[in-house]
Amino acid sequence: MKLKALFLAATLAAGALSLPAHAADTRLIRFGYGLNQDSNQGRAVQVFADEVAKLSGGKMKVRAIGAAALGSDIQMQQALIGGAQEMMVGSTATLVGITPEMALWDTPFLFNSGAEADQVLDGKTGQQIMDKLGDKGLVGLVYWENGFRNLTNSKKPVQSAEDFKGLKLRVMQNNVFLDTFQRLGANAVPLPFSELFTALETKTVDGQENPYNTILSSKFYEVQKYLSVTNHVYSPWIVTASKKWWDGLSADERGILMQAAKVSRDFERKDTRAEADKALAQLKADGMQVNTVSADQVQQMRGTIAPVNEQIKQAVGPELWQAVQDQLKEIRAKS
Ligand code: TK8
Repeated sequence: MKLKALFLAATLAAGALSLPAHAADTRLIRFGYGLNQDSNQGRAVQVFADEVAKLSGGKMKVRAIGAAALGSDIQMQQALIGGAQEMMVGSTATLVGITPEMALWDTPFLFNSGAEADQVLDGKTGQQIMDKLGDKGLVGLVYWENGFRNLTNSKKPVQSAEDFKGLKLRVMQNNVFLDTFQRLGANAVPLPFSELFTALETKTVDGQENPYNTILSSKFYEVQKYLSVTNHVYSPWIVTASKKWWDGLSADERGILMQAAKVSRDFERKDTRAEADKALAQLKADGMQVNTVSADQVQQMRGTIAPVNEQIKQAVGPELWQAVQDQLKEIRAKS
């Protein structure tokens, strides 16, 4: 009996060493994301997966796992740092606890357009901030567009800065967002995105803020009546890899991932912008009542939350803050 067991163990060990070549050679990449498969995020992850397969001749295989099945943004970040998961895409806002400089992207009303965001994120400062992830066990590859965020809730149309008062709003797990909405008088509750639909459905919170694309793909229109166009902040997503894992890849493999990431980025921004244009009409058709917050009231909001800028400047350091202000000035002078 004992001998038989030993023999079995030896056979199994030998078998493990002589796995078929194709299985042993294939690199499996678990790529997690928070939104549904049928979303701008899901579509772009698929483009990344296809591109990696193509460029590697099938030797690298991306397994795309959406709908936060691998956990919230923060849980996945920890899995990447520990080496238990290879890649993910999520909000830069959820990385602020790890890399405080990411808070720069949470500055309310920082960018006026997607084109401005692209230039800053893909430019020197965007890269500098991305590189800071290296000390924390993560590798940043590219920024994708999440988009301009707008407010939804189940209570009332938000027309003015005053209307935020008393609303129980879910915010991302990040002090800038918490502080911004508290200053506006809302009762801000930090929650992971993966718990948001249920929190809205059970009325644990009255509202939330996200781009049109996400309000649509996450079906928030089923549990939210009012959509108020505030465009209060542009939100990027960032594609990251586990540094532990990345450091063990060949230069060729890293090159393939980088190239595929850029292809996915270009696809994602186009796809997201095209969808955003149509999503608002779709949300109306799905029964949402939409109002635009007037320029005057937006100005009022900006005034109320202005102290948040000083806080961000402190957190990211005055050099990075100034670098972005200078670049934006330059971009705006040219346009
Ligand atoms: C998805 C999130 C989402 C973000 C949020 O995992 O949490 O509201 O906008 O895109 O990262």
